[in-house]
Amino acid sequence: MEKTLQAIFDAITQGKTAEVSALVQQALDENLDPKTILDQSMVAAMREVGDLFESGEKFVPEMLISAQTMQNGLAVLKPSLIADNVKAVGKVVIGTVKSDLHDIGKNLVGLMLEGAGFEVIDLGTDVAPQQFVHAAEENQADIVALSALLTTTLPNMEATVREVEPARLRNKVGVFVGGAPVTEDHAKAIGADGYAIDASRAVRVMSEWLSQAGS
Ligand code: B1M
Repeated sequence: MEKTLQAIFDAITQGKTAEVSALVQQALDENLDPKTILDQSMVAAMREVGDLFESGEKFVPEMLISAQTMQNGLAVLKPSLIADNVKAVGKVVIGTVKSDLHDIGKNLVGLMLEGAGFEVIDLGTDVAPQQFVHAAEENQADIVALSALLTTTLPNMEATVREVEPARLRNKVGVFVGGAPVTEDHAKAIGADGYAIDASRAVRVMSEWLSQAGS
């Protein structure tokens, strides 16, 4: 791996919260592609942290510090991921479902959507089904996007899809789901309008759905 990418990867896995911002800036100064920095060093590092947690080599406090390091790095990368002067193409209410506190993936999806010109209303984590409905109606959203990272919170994702159903029928609101334990089959089974495995594809499937809904 390229030297600076490796340094960012190490900073995130080792939880060097203070060092990561300068390293991400250095990678940008070296003209490395922002998407490469994100995928090959930052997202890969979080995957590694998860693997080490699973094998008992890392614990929750260390995961938390790595997550904070990732967020610090993302703050530096954000402007490069978002193009200037893009016209709003749709409104998305996004959040992590009830009882789930993981927000890095959800933040990335929000960031990419903003980059593609969507207006994003981020409800944060641990969001109850009714909060999604309320925000969608209040903001006249086109799409509700749900993120879940735990197998134990998948039922809350399904409950949210059910809760949004009347608003979907009334206002043509699309419901999209994603997150590590979510699959295409699961998305279909719970009645979502779409699923995406990662943030870039989330933008693509939502844009496609919107253009079909509008035509
Ligand atoms: Co947690 N955690 N965690 N954790 N954590 C996982 C998810 C886990 C897989 C780790 C493991 O065991 N290998 C495991 C879940 C196992 C399972 O259910 N199958 C786990 C566990 C068990 C737990 C706790 C229960 C641990 C405990 O307390 N004993 C606990 C639960 C807390 C809670 O939520 N109630 C917990 C806590 C935490 C921290 C708070 C310490 C921290 C989160 C901090 C934060 O988010 N601010 C944390 C972290 C960091 C992780 C790992 C290591 C990394 C997650 C991450 O940020 N990935 C994770 C292991 C892993 O994922 N390999 C793990 C990077 C991110 C970019 O990817 O979120 O998948 P991801 O998002 C992707 C796609 O999934 C997709 O696009 C994103 C970008 O491309 N996507 C969407 C996501 N949402 C989408 C929505 C869409 C579309 C696409 O809408 C349409």
